[in-house]
Order: sequence, then C-alpha cells, then structure tokens
Amino acid sequence: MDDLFARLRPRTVLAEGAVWLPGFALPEAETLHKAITQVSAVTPFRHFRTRMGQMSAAMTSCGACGWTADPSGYRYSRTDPQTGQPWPDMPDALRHLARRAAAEAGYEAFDPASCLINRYAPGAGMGLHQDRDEEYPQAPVVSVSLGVPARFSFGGLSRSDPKRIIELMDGDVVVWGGASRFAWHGVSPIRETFHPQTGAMRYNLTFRAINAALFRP
Ligand code: MD6
Ligand code: FE
Repeated sequence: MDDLFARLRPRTVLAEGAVWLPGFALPEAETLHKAITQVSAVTPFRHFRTRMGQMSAAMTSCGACGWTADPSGYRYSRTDPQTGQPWPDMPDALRHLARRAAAEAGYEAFDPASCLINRYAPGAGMGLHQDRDEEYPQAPVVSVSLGVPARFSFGGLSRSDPKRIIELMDGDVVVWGGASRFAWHGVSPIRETFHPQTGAMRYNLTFRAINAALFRP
C-alpha cells in the first residue's frame, strides 16, 4: 500500500547516526503481527520487576538471546527464565526487515542476535534510559513501532541534554547507532487511542547485535 503518511513524513536524521524512517515497516505489518502472536504464544509477555519497581511495558524476546530484568539487574540470557526454554527463533521475515532498515540508514551487514518485543497498554511508558546491555557498540539498534502512536523523546549522550520529541506511528522505524548509539531516550505514557490491528496497544520491536560472550554457555 502506498502510504500517505509515509510520504508526508520524510526520512529524518535525528542526530549523527540516528535515522527515523517513517512507515518503513508498513508493508510488513501483517507479517510482524503474526510473528508477535507466534513468539508470545511460546514466551508470553510479562512485566519485569526491577529495582525501580514493575515496568509498565510488557516484554518478550526472540532470537539467540533475550533481555531479562530482575531486582539484581538487567541482562541478556539464552533461556527465558519464565519457561526455562530457549527463546523462540527470530522469524526470518523480522531479521530481513531489520537488515533492510539498518542498510537503509547506512549500517550494512547488521546481524541481530535478539529482538526485544515491548507491548504498551494505555498509560504504559518507558522512562529515559540508554541501551547499553549489549556490549556491541559497533552495531546499531533497529526499532520498529506498530499500533497506536507514541511520543518518543530522543536526547544526547548526557541525561540532561535537550530532547527532541517525535511521534512514532504504526510502521515507523528508527535506526540508532554510531555517535548516537548511547543516546538517552524514552517513551511517554501511551494515550488511549485505537488502531484497527492492535486495538489500544502499541508494540515496539528492537533488534540488537550482542556480544556473544554475554550469552554463550
Ligand atoms: C520503544 N524503544 O520505542 C522503546 N531503544 O518502545 C527503545 O527503547 C529504543 O526505540 C533503542 C533504540 C531505539 C528504541
Ligand atoms: Fe531503548
């Protein structure tokens, strides 16, 4: 489908190394929804409890490793602590989309080991943070948004740096690497709106390459 919003909202460089690709994943939306359903049937969405309290976004993962959190910290693990089983394989369609988006943003040969899937109900958000558990700074993070829109804040390398606020819509992709790999960012609480495929929910998939030493036995 030739998407009107994608044409009205141009590709935007947010900062050195960080590129916003509006609507890039829209042609794949149905495949992505199916993949989310398949993965979450095996490794259900759950709300991690951290030192800071319970996270409002529900999460699951697929790929060679998945992201987990508990009051002792954050890490990547080869098995889902909830099921005791390996995380489901990353569906090829997801891997290919992530590789295409990375290449489009100037990062060739992106090889993600993990896809973290976040589900946000109305009111859920994610406080300002840096993505720094991967120990693989040479690779970008590829982020795909689906469903209802979210207000996304993108800052600099210091927490207090000025923020740029963008509206991430269904099918938008943000690729994040190079000088921006450790930029602070966050998601404001999701407003109560409706999307035909997801109802009131927003989903976000982040693809990451990870230092293999962190998840090899
Ligand atoms: C979200 N995304 O959009 C949360 N991290 O729901 C992230 O935290 C994120 O979008 C690193 C790079 C891109 C992202
Ligand atoms: Fe993040």
